[in-house]
Amino acid sequence: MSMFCFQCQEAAKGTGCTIKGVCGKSDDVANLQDLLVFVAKGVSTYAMIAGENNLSTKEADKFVMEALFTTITNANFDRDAVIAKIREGYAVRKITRNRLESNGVSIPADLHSCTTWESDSVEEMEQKAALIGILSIGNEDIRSLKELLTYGLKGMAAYGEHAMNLNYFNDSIYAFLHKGMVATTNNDITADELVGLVLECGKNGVDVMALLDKANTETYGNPEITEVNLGVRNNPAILISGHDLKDMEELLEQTDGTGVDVYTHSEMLPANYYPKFKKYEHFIGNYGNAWWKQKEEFESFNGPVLFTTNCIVPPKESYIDRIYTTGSSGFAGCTHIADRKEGGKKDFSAIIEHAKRCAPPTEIETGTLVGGFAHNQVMQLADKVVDAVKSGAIRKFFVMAGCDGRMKSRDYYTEFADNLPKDTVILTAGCAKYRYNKLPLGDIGGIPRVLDAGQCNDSYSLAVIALKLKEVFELNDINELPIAYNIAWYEQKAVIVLLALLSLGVKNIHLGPTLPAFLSPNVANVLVENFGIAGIGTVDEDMKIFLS
Ligand code: SF4
Ligand code: SF3
Repeated sequence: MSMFCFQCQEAAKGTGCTIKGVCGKSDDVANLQDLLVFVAKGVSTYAMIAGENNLSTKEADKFVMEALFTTITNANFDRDAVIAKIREGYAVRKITRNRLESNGVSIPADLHSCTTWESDSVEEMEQKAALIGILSIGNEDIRSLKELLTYGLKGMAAYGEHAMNLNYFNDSIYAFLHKGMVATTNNDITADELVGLVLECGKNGVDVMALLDKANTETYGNPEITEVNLGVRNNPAILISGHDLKDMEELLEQTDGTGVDVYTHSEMLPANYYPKFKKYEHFIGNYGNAWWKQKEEFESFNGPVLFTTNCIVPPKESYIDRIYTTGSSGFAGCTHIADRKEGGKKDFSAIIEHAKRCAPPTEIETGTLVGGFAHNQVMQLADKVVDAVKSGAIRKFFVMAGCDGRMKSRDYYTEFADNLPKDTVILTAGCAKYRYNKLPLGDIGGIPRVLDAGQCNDSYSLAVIALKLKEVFELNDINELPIAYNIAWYEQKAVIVLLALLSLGVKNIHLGPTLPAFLSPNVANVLVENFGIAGIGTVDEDMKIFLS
């Protein structure tokens, strides 16, 4: 075994990747990512003490979010970038510790070794990484709970980072981030204490998604019903992927008037729904499907592709020179666009110049796709929706949010959507939608049968809609609503979405296509017994369960 990682749905053999990631992550990058998380825990330890003493944790908040985001599945495969981030961690740790000392705060003598371990030698980093990986936690249930918490924190970090890029901050979210990280270094922590922290993580998940929702909507307007073009124009173009709307904004600004068009890819599709982006005449629409189809689609796009976050599939030689990364994403051999300096903007001139040398995209689809059903838009249709439920025109809603992935078993979701009775409506968010958003599912009295709220973080919108319906129908319990949850997961942002739904009291969520490898049998039982979490079966069986 040269590595161990089981953080995503595609973990090898359903237990964990041990030689190389199914995602393409090499063993050395996987191990260095473990070390990066270890160093980030050291930063969080000092930040937690600083927070308790009302001292600034600014550098630590930013660093820990970026470090965790870097380690999310399919975000960063670049060994040098991970090493650079580890070194940055040493520096941020020192700044935070120095702040404690210069303010006369006494620092406990028995802190975890993650607060002090440091080496500039890459060889020593690799040796250390081999000692501090996931399997160094001996007890299976404690390991499971600590990793469940860590993955929830990774999801929180991703959303917190997007909000921070738009200058939206929340100290209590950062305080929990540090507290959660520190808890995973505690050798004496009990399973009950960890379960408590996992639930607290869910509550913070709701808060961070609310913060990001506020950041996105106050900056770019409320998403509105939009017909998104799927075809192409005859201009050179840039394809932008990932989840970061600030990058989207700056790319649109800088391409304006250059003769270079912009298309969204995968999770950037919902950018088409925001009023502030619609004003750009060279913002043409969406190209392609979910992340895992990029090998074919990037080939035919012909122009450069900008990854702002996950999900990168290791690029083919034929187009690797056209791949650009920025923010927490990275891949060795691709051009990385540097972060913006405080108050400044990123410089996208290299990718724009590159686009000008490329052929226009080859058309792979035509027509349109309708989306933009985030909470504000749905609330404007509330009367119509409530009437449809009261009259029985809508029998049930199915929340089918989350992630897509390449496993064949995910065909289940296409079949499930296709087989749903015509008086049901799918509420979706995240790249899971690509399994059914192009099916001709029709509408119910003008309400489309697939309502797309946006990116995975916009699952928050689905919770807001559910809570609003609960109020309108004067129910005591969110679970009395005619809403069923059949969620697909892949990476760690789906973990925080799941924990957030649990913290809102949602029960009986079905999670697929497989349950997480990081849930030990006992921890899985806790989720089953307390929250009614279940896996998926066949479409027919599940349809009976959901409609009964
Ligand atoms: Fe394996 Fe997923 Fe980890 Fe990649 S992220 S190494 S596929 S478990
Ligand atoms: Fe998709 Fe990677 Fe999770 Fe944002 S882009 S939902 S998998």
